[in-house]
Amino acid sequence: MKRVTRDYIPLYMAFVFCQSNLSIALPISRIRFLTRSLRTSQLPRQHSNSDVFEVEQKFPLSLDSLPILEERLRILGFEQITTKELTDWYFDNVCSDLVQQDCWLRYREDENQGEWQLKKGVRGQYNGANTSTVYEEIEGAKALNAAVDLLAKVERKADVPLPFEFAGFAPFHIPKLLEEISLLQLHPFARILTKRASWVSTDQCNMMFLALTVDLDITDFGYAVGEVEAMIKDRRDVPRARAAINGLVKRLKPVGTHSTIAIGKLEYYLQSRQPELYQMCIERGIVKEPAAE
Ligand code: V4E
Repeated sequence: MKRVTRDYIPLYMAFVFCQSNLSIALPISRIRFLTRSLRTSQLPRQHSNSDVFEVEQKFPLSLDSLPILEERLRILGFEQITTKELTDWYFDNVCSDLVQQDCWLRYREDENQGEWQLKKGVRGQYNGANTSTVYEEIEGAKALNAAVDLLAKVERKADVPLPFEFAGFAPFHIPKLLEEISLLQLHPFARILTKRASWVSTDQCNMMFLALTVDLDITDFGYAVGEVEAMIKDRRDVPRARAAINGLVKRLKPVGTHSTIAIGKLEYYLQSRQPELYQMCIERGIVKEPAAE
């Protein structure tokens, strides 16, 4: 995920860390009222982030083959530019209404800075048959505004009271939401710590890979995965980005491995820690079953 801008962060963080522990069940009309008034008032508006599309393909990464992979990246004209630790908190309401719309709201902590991010599945043709995915990426206040909009669209079946904290997250400092947003009953359903090494192509001769980033991720639960991604502004560039990404993934494929396909960190996490949510994602085609790939 590339930061487009961080201009709004100091102002916004002041709001975000307002502590709020409300867990009351709200009638639909109240939710609607809140979502309407939130859209127009409380959330800081910023215009510097333009929406971008992330085209991405994951590939298998094993710690044993890491040195070979790194060497291959160097030969292809890539250079490691950063290593960092990221903590991602994924949020949804108790009915998983965001995830059901293939929308993933997270708070990403990156070197003492935090930011809301929303990955929004691009409806239709994109994420079905292909091994790469396309998600619209929205950051900061816009991400929360977009989440509010998405939640306003769904009919809530019942008012389900929510516990203050999700079991297992108690020892950590859970990012708190604006009071009004917390009335929408968003809560964390996953927390993932990642050590990430990012590589970019610096080889002007290899124009094909020039706009690509390769991230090598190792999680706190021992899962490692690589991803090749391109950030694009124009949807019409998707096929070109896909072709370049796919070409690179094939060249990075570990020796002796047949598959270039790997599941993401969050899917891996959900499989074992949130099996019901994972199953729902499979059944609704939001994530693909690994065996089916
Ligand atoms: C589960 C999920 C999403 C949330 C996680 O996004 P991901 O790109 O895996 O996280 P990360 O940490 O690598 O983000 P980055 O730093 O690159 O921004 S977004 C989409 N899904 C569902 C999904 C899917 N439909 N298909 C595949 C192959 N993976 C995930």
